[in-house]
Amino acid sequence: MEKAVTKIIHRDPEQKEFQQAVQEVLETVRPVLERNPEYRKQAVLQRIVEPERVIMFRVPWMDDQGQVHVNRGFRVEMNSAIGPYKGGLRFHPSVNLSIIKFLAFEQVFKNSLTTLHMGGGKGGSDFDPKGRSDAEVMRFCQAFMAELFRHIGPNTDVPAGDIGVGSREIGYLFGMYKKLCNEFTGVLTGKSLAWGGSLVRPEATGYGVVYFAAEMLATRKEVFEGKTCLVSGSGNVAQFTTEKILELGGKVVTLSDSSGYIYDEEGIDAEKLSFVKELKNIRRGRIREYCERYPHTVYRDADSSLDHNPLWDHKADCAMPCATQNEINENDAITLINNGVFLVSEGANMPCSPSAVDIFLENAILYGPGKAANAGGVAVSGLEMAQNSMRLKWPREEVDARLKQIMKSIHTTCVDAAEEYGLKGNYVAGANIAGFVNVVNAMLDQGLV
Ligand code: NDP
Ligand code: 2IT
Repeated sequence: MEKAVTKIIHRDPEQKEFQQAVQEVLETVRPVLERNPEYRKQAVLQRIVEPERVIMFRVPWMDDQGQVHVNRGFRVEMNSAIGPYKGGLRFHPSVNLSIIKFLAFEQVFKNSLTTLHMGGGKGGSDFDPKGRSDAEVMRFCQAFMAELFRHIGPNTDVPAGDIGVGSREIGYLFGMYKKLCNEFTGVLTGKSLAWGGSLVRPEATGYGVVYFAAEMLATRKEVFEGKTCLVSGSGNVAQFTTEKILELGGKVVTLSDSSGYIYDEEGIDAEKLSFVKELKNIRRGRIREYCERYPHTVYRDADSSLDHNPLWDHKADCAMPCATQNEINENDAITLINNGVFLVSEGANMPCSPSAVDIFLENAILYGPGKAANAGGVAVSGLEMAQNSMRLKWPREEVDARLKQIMKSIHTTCVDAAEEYGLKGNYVAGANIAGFVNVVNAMLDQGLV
């Protein structure tokens, strides 16, 4: 095990997700360190695993009944070697420092792969938006920004959405930032179109997941047409992953939320998908309602006592986990392969456990890790920042063409980096190596800071 890993385990023994993310990257970049002794001499590993800055703060807010709540706010500014810190905000009760650090760490390499000038950061809160009124969500966002505003800025740190943070939350956060700073500036991405948002940003992560998967399929002379896909989640990433798969002639048979999952053997067509969008984005309901609307389908409650996730038990060709970290374990990985899945493209960040990843690699599955496959979201965030700086807006076709081009080039970069190190077909190694080298070289150029 790398010394840098033993050190983080010793320093922060409880930060399991962070350790998992670090271990995966450091294992795959070992050959790069062997080729470049200067990297070890300059202690790049010890430097890259330590956030440049960690901000933790109290977020006090009042609910509709006048009761006071106190949540915890986070922003981890991990690395600014290649640009201002950039990465989303997650509002979910499970949020803690380990989760935000793992997400910020992954973001550093992901952003590097996009070739845009963005460093890595992530933030959020253990606030649970579920069941809260719009007014409560607004007051929470305002309270959150009342502290965060002093740490961010369009050339310093540019947050965006993630789980539990969509266009509604970005609006409330932006409004408060503008009021406190007296400045209308591109400090957040994922803004509404009417006030500085980019076309295709809502779709970008999901579309990118499918563009990346299409590139992987092309290496085996395959296309999406006729492929059956398992998608988890039913939020932003899952919705637009499903939309693009349908557009390319594939079939999606599952969706989920934290309460359970649905299986629709006939496939989720465009009409059913618009029902899901309305259910999730407007009514903020549960996915089980899909079965009430389409009674031929199957719904199953989530059951954490199981040693596997039954969503992954269905026969298919492709799997796109788009909900959360560690949603595919070793048992799921074996089932997926036994049921014919030969492609996994990660919409979520770190959805596969380390042993699941090993199983995919051992079986030569086309496995696209999140930091490559889901980079389309932050890539279009980078394009939103570019448009904001120029004070203009590109048409949909232009943003989509740039997104497609970026996903294609991330794919080529991963393939080339893996091949350079004799690891043909290993997208995990390719993504980690290419992302790492770029950031580390920039760090060395800039001296010991
Ligand atoms: P949303 O909040 O829009 O949707 C999240 C979905 O995942 C919901 O269906 C949610 O269910 C489900 N989910 C969340 N947490 C859990 C959990 N602990 N167990 C089971 N299901 C869960 O978020 P996004 O679609 O934006 O994010 C999904 C994933 O994609 C995350 O891993 C995120 O980090 C990643 N990602 C997002 C990007 C973006 O641009 N938005 C970019 C790149 C990656 P429920 O409604 O019950 O909470
Ligand atoms: O994980 C991610 O890449 C995101 N949540 C999007 C980050 C961004 O800045 O758009």
